[in-house]
Amino acid sequence: MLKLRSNPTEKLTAMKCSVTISLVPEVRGGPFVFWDDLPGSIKQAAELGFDAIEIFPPGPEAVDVENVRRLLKEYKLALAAMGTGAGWVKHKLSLTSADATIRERATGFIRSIIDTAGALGAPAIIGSMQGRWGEGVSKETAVSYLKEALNTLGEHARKYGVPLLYEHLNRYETNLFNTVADTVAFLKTLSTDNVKILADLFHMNIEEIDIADALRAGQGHIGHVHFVDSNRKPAGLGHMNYQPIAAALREIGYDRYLSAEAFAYPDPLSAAKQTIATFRKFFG
Ligand code: LER
Ligand code: MN
Repeated sequence: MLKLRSNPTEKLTAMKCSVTISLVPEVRGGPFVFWDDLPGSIKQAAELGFDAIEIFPPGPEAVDVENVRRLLKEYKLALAAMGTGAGWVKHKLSLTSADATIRERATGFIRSIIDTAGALGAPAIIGSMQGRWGEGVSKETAVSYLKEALNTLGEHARKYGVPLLYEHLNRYETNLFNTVADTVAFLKTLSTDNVKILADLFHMNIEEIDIADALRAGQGHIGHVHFVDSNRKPAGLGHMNYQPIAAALREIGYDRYLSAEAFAYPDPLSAAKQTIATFRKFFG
């Protein structure tokens, strides 16, 4: 017999759970679950039941594509995404710098991560590399620099059959775009349709009136979610209300990753276990 769903607007989707691995010593203490040891972290992620991993590398040279491909195959995991933030953390590169040479180097760094992640079937993330306006760059000029870079890099990512992920951040990390609605409006001004939103629940908890409503407003634009609690601890250790978030994501047909970008609190293994338990409770 045909079983009717209680809410006819809800679509049947399977969201997947991913976990971050940082290979960047400069960000130690930051919001990443596993640290330093890529093969060991991949093994633990697989044993705990994750579907994928997200890598935060110091640069493209730190990722041996063939070795990572072999490890992912061995442990039946996917690569969900790869971060580019080391370009800012290590080299102070920014897509909206007043200095054209720095902007060019920033674009080159991101392109090299797109190539590395793309070879493994995954998108790259632009977060802190977006920079901010001020210090000699007007908001209008910064937005035009960002637009140009996203158009070029978004089309570059298409060669690998993956989107480019643009992550709007909270007001303490960027003054460019802070909400899903503003980001959707900005993405609509691009010439490429291959840039998708990374919705980080930590940033959204600071900026949005209602996280679930904001996710609904992002329908068709959301390509990745950073899964974390209100205090940036692993999901379930803060005051985030996941039930309406899960309902909104199901409603918009989101079927990609919820990737744990959270503090390794109280330690990486406990943080990973906490994440997968909360994922299964609300999203599984
Ligand atoms: C990166 O994914 C992020 O969320 C930023 O807060 C890092 O600065
Ligand atoms: Mn994030």
